[in-house]
Amino acid sequence: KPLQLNDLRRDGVWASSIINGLANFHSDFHLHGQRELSSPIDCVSHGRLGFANQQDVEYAVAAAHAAFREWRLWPAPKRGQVIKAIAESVTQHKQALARLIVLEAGKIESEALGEVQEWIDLCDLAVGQSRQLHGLVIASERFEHQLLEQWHPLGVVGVISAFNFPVAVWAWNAMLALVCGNAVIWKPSEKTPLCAHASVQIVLDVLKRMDAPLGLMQLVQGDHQVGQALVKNQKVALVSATGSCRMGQQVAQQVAARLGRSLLELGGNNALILAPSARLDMALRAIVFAAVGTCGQRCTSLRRLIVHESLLDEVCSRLPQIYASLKIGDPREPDTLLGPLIDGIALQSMKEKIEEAILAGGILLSGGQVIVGVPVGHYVQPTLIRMPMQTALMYEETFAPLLFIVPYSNLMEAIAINNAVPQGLSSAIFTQDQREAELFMSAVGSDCGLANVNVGTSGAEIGGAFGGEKATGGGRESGSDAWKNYMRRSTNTINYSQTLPLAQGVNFDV
Ligand code: UN1
Repeated sequence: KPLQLNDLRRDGVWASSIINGLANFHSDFHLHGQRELSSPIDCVSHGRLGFANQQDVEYAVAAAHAAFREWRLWPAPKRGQVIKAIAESVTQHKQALARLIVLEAGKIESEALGEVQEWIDLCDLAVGQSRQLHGLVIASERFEHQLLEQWHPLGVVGVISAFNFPVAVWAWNAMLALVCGNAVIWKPSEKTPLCAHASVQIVLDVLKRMDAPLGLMQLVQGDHQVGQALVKNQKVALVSATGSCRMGQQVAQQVAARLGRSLLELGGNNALILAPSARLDMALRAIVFAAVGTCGQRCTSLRRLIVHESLLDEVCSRLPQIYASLKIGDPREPDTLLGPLIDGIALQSMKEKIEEAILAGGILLSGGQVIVGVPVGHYVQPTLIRMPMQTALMYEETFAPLLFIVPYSNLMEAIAINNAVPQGLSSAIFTQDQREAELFMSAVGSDCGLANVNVGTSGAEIGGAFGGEKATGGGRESGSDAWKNYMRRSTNTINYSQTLPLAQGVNFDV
């Protein structure tokens, strides 16, 4: 039985019929691998998820490819109309879908609503883009010749996404991929299968209503083996993967081995520089949202705070006060700001990192404890640690509300600290000094894909290209010209003369 979004309105309850329906989605999924499903809010098991197998993936790729062959013939603005209808449907289901994100990912409602809003915003962008899939006309060196560049649909786009944005990151990829004339196969995180199921259901309903090929949106549920099957499939023209650097390294190598394309959005290890002229009240709010929002589980979450030595004492006394006032607990309660971590593994790595930091000379300013009093679920105190300097343990991303503070004395030193880690996703500076802001954004400044001024590291708008450098994988998704990732470029040389001159003046008389 397909999942009905109305079912989701029953607060906190995942009816087992929904879960059974999930296992039967696309009806011929074999239950060869299984996973217990539970909400991080209470860790109570609500059913089991059936995994797709190799054959299911092949079947889904073939069905997607068949749909793509038809879809690429639709004029792009007509494809845009389908995306417009998807946006309307998502808007109608916004509350219900956000509720499901709260249940499955443990986000607070406002952030879950924001995530659904990102899907709607991306639809807007894709609808406009549908009339702007433009190429170039280039001057030819030859008499009565012309050079053109056209952009064509790519084929089947595989999307592998993470638990922390169970809807938005897929939506960025899927809406642009669709409007560009592709079919999509989605392998969501096995931790958030219901969000994926509901999102796909919304899309399928619209495709059906608008007589678009139903095979355009395929869902394959399961663990990394399902992802692997997708990654290795020659027919998947582009694999867009979001997740850890380790996962991205594997995906990149396997896709490269078959000379396919990949688009990677991997780990971040984001820093914020707090300069002497910063407006401190504003900066502190930005720091807290970036470090503890989504329980520190965004790829853009703030991990490292680089504070000018003149502000260090004040920051180290004010931030713990704010941290102590944050309400931690059930994300369904309206005043909660921090929900649970996704699972016990996340909690364990946070604990280990805190111990390691204290052994390395870190001073615990706030937090450090698992929450007792919240009965079940992996609830933690957001944690602040002051480090004497940036040490090796800060080079790795810990996906938790754990913030390290280090001091600096001049801006170039702060920029060097920002750039010293392997990842290069997001970065920020708080300053009122124009020169400092410009330097931070310049070629000798932050080496990250996102470099913000008086704005925290997380919470990017969809209009800009989103992604990062170095170990973050180099991909750009969402706005700006990211649509080009989902298309292939055809360069056309046209001769409208009566002769056949060769380029570079070559003579080849026959
Ligand atoms: C992610 O965590 O994978 O900029 C994406 C942000 C969000 C997207 C985060 N708009 O924080």
